[in-house]
Amino acid sequence: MPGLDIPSQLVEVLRAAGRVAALTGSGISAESGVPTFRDAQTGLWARYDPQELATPEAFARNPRLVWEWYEWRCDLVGSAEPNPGHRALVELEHRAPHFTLITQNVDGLHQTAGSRAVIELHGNIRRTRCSQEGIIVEEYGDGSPPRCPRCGAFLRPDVVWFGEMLPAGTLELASEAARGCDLFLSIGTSSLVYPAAGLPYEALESGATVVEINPSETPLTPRVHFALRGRAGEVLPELLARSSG
Ligand code: BV8
Repeated sequence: MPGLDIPSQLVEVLRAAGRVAALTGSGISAESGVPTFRDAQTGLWARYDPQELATPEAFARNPRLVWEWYEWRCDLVGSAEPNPGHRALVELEHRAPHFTLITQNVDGLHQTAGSRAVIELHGNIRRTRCSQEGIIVEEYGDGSPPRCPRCGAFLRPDVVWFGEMLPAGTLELASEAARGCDLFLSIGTSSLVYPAAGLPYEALESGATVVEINPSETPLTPRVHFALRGRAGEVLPELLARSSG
């Protein structure tokens, strides 16, 4: 896309990078029509704060409300298609000698786009698990929330809520990729939620070139080598195009 300001120095860094890591947030799915985590919730959900609903306490207090919020989001995600930003990361996975995709998103759109190895730090809204046994449950009856066919406990989305630990091993894998890469891309995230938001700083500490792709500033912006002020669906394809060949 003409007019996008991609520094030639960054193009060279991408061309030369042996190990690339990318951390994505809900901003990369915004152009697929999935509201970002901090966008005002639309319609029915306008009065709820996602940070309040995405907690074990909210689920314990009002399982029906939390379950129906996730059903609403699941429907949104179910009708969403990957956008050029997701697809550019699939191409980058093919092109870079080593590429690690780390996502905070729970929408599964990276996998739908064709990304093979995706580290899902916060789980996946398309999976459902027993709230007691922790096992993934494929088939279940009605109910809001439905109950586990094995033990009768409520089922819940297989996502990480605020105050919950990340899935075992995911943060370690992500941290290893951040510390071992030459180039770290932070894409479409407000860089506010930890421990995910700590990953670009680990990359900085390890001497990687860190790039932020976001229409807005974030707490990370002052620390990055390149801040590309634009939408992922435009910037990423342009960055790939400029560094091909
Ligand atoms: C935990 C899944 C430890 C659920 C989510 C320090 C260390 C450790 C923890 C903490 C800490 N300080 C505080 C904590 C607690 C907490 C936290 O970080 N709180 C914040 C609010 C301060 N962290 C946790 O609770 C984590 N757990 O650390 O456990 C522990 C536990 C027990 C005992 C001891 C220790 C778990 C956090 C995970 C929560 N789950 N999601 C669900 O989705 O329902 S978080 C959710 O919000 C997202 O997954 C994402 O991670 C996060 C932020 O969202 P973003 O993706 O960044 O999206 P956002 O809307 O914020 O921003 C969108 C961005 O995109 C914007 O910047 C916008 O400008 C940009 N954008 C818009 N359009 C575009 C675009 N960019 C590009 N292109 C576009 N077109």
